[in-house]
Amino acid sequence: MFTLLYSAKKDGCSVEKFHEKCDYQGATLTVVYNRCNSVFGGYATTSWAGEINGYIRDDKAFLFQLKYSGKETFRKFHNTSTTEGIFSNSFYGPVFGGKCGHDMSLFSGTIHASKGNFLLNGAFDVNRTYSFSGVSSWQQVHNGDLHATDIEVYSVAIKPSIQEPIHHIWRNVPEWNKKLVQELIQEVQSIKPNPRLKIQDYRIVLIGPVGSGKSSFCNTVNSMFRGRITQRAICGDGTHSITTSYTPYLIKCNQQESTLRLRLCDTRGLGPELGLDVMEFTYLLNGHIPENYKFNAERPIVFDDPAFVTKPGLQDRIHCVVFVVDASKLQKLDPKVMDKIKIIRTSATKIEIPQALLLTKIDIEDKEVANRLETVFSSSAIETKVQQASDIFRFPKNHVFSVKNYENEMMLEDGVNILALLALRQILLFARATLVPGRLYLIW
Ligand SMILES: Nc1nc2c(ncn2[C@@H]2O[C@H](COP(=O)(O)OP(=O)(O)OP(=O)(O)O)[C@@H](O)[C@H]2O)c(=O)[nH]1
Ligand SMILES: [Mg+2]
Repeated sequence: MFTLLYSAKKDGCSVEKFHEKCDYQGATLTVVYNRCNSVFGGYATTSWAGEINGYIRDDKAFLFQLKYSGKETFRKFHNTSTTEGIFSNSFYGPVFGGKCGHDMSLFSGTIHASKGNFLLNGAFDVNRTYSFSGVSSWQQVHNGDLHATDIEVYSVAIKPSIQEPIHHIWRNVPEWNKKLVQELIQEVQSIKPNPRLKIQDYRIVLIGPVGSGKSSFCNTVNSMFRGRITQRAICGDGTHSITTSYTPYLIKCNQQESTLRLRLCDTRGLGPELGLDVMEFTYLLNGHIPENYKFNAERPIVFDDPAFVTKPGLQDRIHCVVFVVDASKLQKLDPKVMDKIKIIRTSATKIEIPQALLLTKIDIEDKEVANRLETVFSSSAIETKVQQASDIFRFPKNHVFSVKNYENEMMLEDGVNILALLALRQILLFARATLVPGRLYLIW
């Protein structure tokens, strides 16, 4: 299925428009039409992302020829590099090629139409990164005519049947059954801070846009360990965040007096309109914000606020930041919210706090997954979302976890528990790996 994202004729031939319309759209097809009635282009499976400013691996990318001087001429030029396929840069339009050279770079800057044509200012070469079998020069593809009548970019939704065998598994996990649930529960219960650190538990904070499922994740984890559906955190939909305070949850294990050695901290959702919360979240990462502090949208906490924790201890600091993003809204995220997440992520990186990303609402994204959660790791729709989240927020893919929260269920389900436990286990392991005795902790 193809959806037109961008047309130079309609939207204007500029890098700004190209990136605005085409970034983070997953697989795309770029088609160029020229005055000689030749049609050619390129297919990329990874998203364009101007801000990456670098090469992106794309083994399956290819260049193609569809028409030569009006005559149907089908040729496919495959990528020969296993490390680079496309080049994403905010100063350039679509560029196909790697460090060995660019085979097709269409344009940079803005090209104004002259008599309805765009004179491409890019560069064309053969056999750099793509293998031009059957063709010795671009002359045989674009007639040497760089006047494009249009450049179109389509997003490509690939049906699983034509993309990959249906059982293509994009993340290996053990067989899903009750035994796996029990094993994961035991493992999560066993992860605790080193006694020499003298802290009770790992402080994990959930940060993300309004309505992304932060509070629901707290409830999901709590339900799982209580052995029944619980609703400790208030959840719901609203324009403004339902959660208004910094609320830590201690998770009690079913029929035991013990609690998990973690403090799952819920926070106010990030919205586009309030400018200062980035600062507040940076304070929070460093432990300057007390538990149960009620965020005030109009008046963010300041250094001399009586509630401000001036000398936070290791137990007050955040030990792992978990960004929570709704998979079904990933590409519709408000740019201001996206920027806030990136800034908070940068702050956390600066002070070496490990981070992970939870992709919630995968059931909305893929109906097959909603019906049978165990198909999540063979779902190409979810795999694409994980790839997009990793591209947008620059997380390694193994730091991105897809989850489905309890929201409508009356009973616990193994699938929901397994996904939440897989995520929680890694989050705790990330915290444990960084929180080691004798380490010097950076302060922002
Ligand atoms: N279908 C589905 N709905 C979910 C999922 N997670 C959360 N929801 C629903 O999404 C809505 C928002 O969830 P919350 O947990 O309140 O989101 P939040 O991030 O805490 O939101 P704020 O506190 O307002 O920032 C609620 O109606 C939830 O029931 C999920 O995985 N799948
Ligand atoms: Mg909430």
